[in-house]
Amino acid sequence: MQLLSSDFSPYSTRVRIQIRKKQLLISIAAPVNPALRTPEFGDKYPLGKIPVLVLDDGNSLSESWAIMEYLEASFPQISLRPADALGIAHINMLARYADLHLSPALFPIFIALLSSKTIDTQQEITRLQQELQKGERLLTALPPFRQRKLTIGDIALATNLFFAIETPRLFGCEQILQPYPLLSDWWQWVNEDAEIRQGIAEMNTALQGFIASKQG
Ligand SMILES: N[C@@H](CCC(=O)N[C@@H](CS)C(=O)NCC(=O)O)C(=O)O
Repeated sequence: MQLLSSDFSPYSTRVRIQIRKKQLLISIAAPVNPALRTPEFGDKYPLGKIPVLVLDDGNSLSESWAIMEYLEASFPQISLRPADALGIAHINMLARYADLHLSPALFPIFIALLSSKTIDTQQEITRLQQELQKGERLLTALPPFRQRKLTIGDIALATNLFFAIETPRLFGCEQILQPYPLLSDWWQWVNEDAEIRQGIAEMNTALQGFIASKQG
């Protein structure tokens, strides 16, 4: 199997973290031939985005959460998923919060960074803060994270939260997590994990490289 991935992509990074934590023999490569954002890539991988998991029979899977669930079901030896229905619902809530609540609020700020498009920074930061407040409430409602094992739900949220912390910094908002004590503590907790730290370091190097290329 091969994972088509980029260090700049939070969706790819969550799968790389999972692969390393599960100690899977899956090669990791950038999409080169065909390259991302070419018609050929869309023809070969219908959703046209990374990550893509290319299976040994040549078929492929898209959508990071679908890939992560597939890897959990296929390789349960080192499990990053609870066994009970309630625990599974909780990790789905974390992943869906990351993808359907937090990330859409981050998107305009991230696009402004990529394209130098002008945005109403204060308005977009306020929207992001509202979603972070939601995350704070979600963690309050869920069982205490320090009393359970790290899951793919945590991994999925961690990579997106990295960009929710770092992107506002570039628009002058230094400590966006500060008003949210539980989310801040959760961020510290996930950063105690070596593979999460590695994934975050890779995204950070890619982000700093991008910023340097814009300035240079
Ligand atoms: N919902 C998708 C999102 C994947 C996604 O947005 N990937 C980005 C990189 S972070 C991408 O491939 N962008 C290329 C494009 O939009 O053309 C997932 O979870 O895998």
